Amino acid sequence: MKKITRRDFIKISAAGGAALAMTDPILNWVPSFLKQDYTPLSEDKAERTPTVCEVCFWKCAGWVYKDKNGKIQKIIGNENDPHSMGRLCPRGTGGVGMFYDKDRLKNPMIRVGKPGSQKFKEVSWDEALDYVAKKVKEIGEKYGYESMALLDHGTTAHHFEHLFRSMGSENTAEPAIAQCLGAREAGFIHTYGSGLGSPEPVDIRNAKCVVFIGSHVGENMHNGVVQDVSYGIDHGLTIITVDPRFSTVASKSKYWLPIKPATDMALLLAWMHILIYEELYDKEYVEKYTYGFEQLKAHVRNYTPEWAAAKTDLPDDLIKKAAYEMAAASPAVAIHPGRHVAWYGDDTQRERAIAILNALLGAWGRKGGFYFPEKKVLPKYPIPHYPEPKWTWKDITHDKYKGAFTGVTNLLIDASLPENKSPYKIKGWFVVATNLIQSIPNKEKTLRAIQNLDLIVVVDTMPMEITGYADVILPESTYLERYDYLRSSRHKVPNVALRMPAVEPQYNTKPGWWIAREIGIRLGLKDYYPWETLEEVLDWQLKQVGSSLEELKKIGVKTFPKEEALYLAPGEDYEFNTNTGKIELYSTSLAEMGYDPMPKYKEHPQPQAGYYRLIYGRVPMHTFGRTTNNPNLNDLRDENHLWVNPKVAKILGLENDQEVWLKNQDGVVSTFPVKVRITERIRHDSVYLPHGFGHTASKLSRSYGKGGADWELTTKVALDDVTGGTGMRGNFVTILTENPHKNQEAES
Ligand SMILES: Nc1nc2c(c(=O)[nH]1)N[C@H]1C(S)=C(S)[C@@H](COP(=O)(O)OP(=O)(O)OC[C@H]3O[C@@H](n4cnc5c(=O)[nH]c(N)nc54)[C@H](O)[C@@H]3O)O[C@H]1N2
Ligand SMILES: Nc1nc2c(c(=O)[nH]1)N[C@H]1C(S)=C(S)[C@@H](COP(=O)(O)OP(=O)(O)OC[C@H]3O[C@@H](n4cnc5c(=O)[nH]c(N)nc54)[C@H](O)[C@@H]3O)O[C@H]1N2
Ligand code: SF4
Ligand SMILES: [Mo]
Repeated sequence: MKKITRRDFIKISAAGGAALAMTDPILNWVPSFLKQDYTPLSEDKAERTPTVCEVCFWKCAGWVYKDKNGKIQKIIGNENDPHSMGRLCPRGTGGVGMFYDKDRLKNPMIRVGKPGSQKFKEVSWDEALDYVAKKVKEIGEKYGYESMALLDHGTTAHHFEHLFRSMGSENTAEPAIAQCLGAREAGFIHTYGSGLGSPEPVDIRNAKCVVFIGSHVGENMHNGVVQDVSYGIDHGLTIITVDPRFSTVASKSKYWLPIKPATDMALLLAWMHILIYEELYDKEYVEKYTYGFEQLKAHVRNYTPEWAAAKTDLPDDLIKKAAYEMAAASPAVAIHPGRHVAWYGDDTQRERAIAILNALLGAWGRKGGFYFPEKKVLPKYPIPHYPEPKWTWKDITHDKYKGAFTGVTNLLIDASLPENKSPYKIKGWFVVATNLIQSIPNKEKTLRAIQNLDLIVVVDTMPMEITGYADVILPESTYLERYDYLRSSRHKVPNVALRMPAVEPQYNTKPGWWIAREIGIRLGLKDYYPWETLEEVLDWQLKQVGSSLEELKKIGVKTFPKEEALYLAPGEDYEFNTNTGKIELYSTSLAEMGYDPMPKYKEHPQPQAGYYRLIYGRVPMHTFGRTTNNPNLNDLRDENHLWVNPKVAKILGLENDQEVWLKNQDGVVSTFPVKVRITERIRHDSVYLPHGFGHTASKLSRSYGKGGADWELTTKVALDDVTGGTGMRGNFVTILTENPHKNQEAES
């Protein structure tokens, strides 16, 4: 087979790209590899099938083009998709590398030897599935099916969630909540009575001013946001960025606030102080829609800009100027809530502060602030009621983390540890499309939990770190080879999008829906699977809303009229889903649970001399560690760099591209070296490492051992007191210039 290079998919300076550059401001600020070839292949040469991208979780709809020989030629955006607006990000364009990657998992495997031996034998699907079903039954009969936990991510998760609910377990959780956006959702729920979901309903296109707090758009390549911000840049949008690092979006900002890490709450409280005490808030809006203004006013009295300046290491006049800018734009202004917000352990409260500020600015339900999204509800295919579990994740969570609204990954892991003496014990895991070794802090703890399990099944596409710890590995087909449930997320325009197989499954892989169903049937759960193929389910669902699978195969995305208004009408009476029916500046629901009803400033530890805070983020061309081995995307970037301030470099005598190792506050040393990048763009008290590199799984032929791994060094965790999510930004590292593994290597 011809080697597919990235150039086949990502045209760096194709004519199409050059033409786009003139009309498309995206190209002016995000790296140039976004210049893709958008021209479809001519119809006689190509067949196209609709897809929904799975390279990250933004879920853009696109078209997969194949040539006459059935080879995938390219993937481009679906022009009718209100979500991707007809374009894919470079990762989506390079997604076909997931399909062509020779390192893929190819056959079902069962571990031979003792747990952790990392030795496997290839088996048939029947053998693997029979084995899994037998083991699950044993656990179910001995401990109850509640003792099975599902840790998952992505579209495939839905198939396994259905399996788990059918067998009587609600113990499911995603690192994409507790380690990502859980605290944000909680913060907004306790203010507005509803969370934000994905995509975040921030009306960037109509905004006059947007504030990004640690949200590094442009590196965080969430497609819709990048396009909206690009549009904004071209249409006079004022951007304010708060980040200890001069991020891509900071470079496009009117004000960059290089905040001392972990002090954001001081800034947010001072902004409230300014808006309230300088009477810059939206008085009418606050009067009509909010609850607890007087309490908030008294609460923030002493949180002055001068006080915040000392805490945040920001000049007080910069703090003020930013607040005036926001107030001037009100209500067409939004403080973006961010996405990965599990930082310091008071994350729900920090997000509450963001939610409150947006209310003071009158931004919620307003054009240019936050719009009311709507989703096309697809009826559920009729199945019997799920059995009622005897206990659920709530029983192991809510005594301490009362604000958790779904299973918390790290708490399910805790419930799997040998020292768990509670009656609620987890004895088996399904790990579906999540690489827990990289995504959950404190790897040593995760491994201790794994060693205490009776069963761990991993469903993945690649031989990632987590697959090495599996008892059974079930290789899933990539998103280009399978059907999944329809995408129907909340949006400005309600819509549904179809993913269907563009090509036959490669190797001996199977779609997730098939794997889950086969296990279900083996567990005697046939009643929950009254269909043979997922196509039947999709067709039935689509027919309930006046469409069909046949129609969606042709158009890929179908939009529906919006039934509710996008914004509040002037003077409209509106009841929020909170105890008081108002936007709660003072949260009665948090108060009821014993939490601070209004956010307070708390000091977080700062690094000792010789140590630097380890902060992490994204690179535009990769999604975590899931794409660093992708042949197309690896070609664009195969390693990360450690960002180091010149002052630090001088003290340590570092040079650009010098290889260093990192040791954290708990003595954990990185396995592989990382190259130094000396730059003024990072504060002197921190170092920066994009996440997803430094793979230790040796079967990843391109990414093994390449770059530094933040995830090895995040051993200290501050749990968010409301949701139990893992704040991971309180880890400090010192830089080693000598190879700390030299002696070990010599010995081995
Ligand atoms: N240290 C550190 N930890 C973090 C973060 C960080 O930045 N630093 N980020 C946090 C955030 S924001 C999040 S959302 C989580 C994400 O963490 P995860 O949920 O673990 O996400 P990924 O790292 O993308 O891992 C996805 C896994 O799914 C596999 N996979 C990819 N496609 C498919 C498929 O179609 N089917 C199946 N079955 N498997 C597939 C990949 O091979 C990979 O093993 O991590 C969190 N943890
Ligand atoms: N290319 C690409 N894009 C992605 C992803 C990907 O893997 N690759 N993953 C997606 C996912 S799942 C998520 S959740 C999002 C995450 O993306 P975002 O929500 O945008 O960002 P975070 O990872 O929270 O934050 C990273 C930024 O926070 C800054 N930062 C660190 N400490 C502090 C602090 O104390 N205060 C402030 N104000 N800033 C700080 C860092 O310097 C960095 O610029 O990205 C999404 N987009
Ligand atoms: S943002 Fe990029 S990687 Fe994510 S779904 Fe869209 S095209 Fe795919
Ligand atoms: Mo995330």
